[in-house]
Amino acid sequence: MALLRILHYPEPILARASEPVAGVDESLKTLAADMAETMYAAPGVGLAAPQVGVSKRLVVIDCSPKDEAPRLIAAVNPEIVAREGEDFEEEGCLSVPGYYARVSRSAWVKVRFLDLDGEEREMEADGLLAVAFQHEIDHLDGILFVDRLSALKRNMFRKKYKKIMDQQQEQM
Ligand code: GNR
Ligand code: NI
Repeated sequence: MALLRILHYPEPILARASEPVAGVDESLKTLAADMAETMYAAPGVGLAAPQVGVSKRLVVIDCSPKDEAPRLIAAVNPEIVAREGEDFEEEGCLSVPGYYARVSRSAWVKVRFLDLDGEEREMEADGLLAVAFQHEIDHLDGILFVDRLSALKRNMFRKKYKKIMDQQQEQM
């Protein structure tokens, strides 16, 4: 098990589409386990491989409440095959530290993916889990939640993020 370094915006790999996984092997399982450990340590409710510098279509998600047993989902080559409704919830991203904003998402999604045994799975999700699937699959397409803001809000983000980064520099 190993903690991985999480890359931050504007790292170029975060803006690139990731490669489909050809087959589930031991190295992919190790990567998924390390990503899960990194996600829990952060803490976060999801993590996509490009956030740790690996341009492959693999995500891990755990949206279970803190007072309940963990429910880890590792999804290989995940795809949204159906969606309904609209939700507008505040999001954050481990690759965009310190910034939060409401983003429009589908309220319900059906997701198809391979699990770590290489078996095809389908899962329906609403609430935070639906948001997390959409947020993580966006990462695999090189899209960050701030890319989904209006032009005006995105400009506000750029200014605010610059300040956040400058403050971090001063603290170092
Ligand atoms: O930890 C995370 N929380 C979160 C909250 C609302 C919407 C999306 C997320 S995902 C984020 C972790 C992350 O950056 N995954 O890519
Ligand atoms: Ni993210």
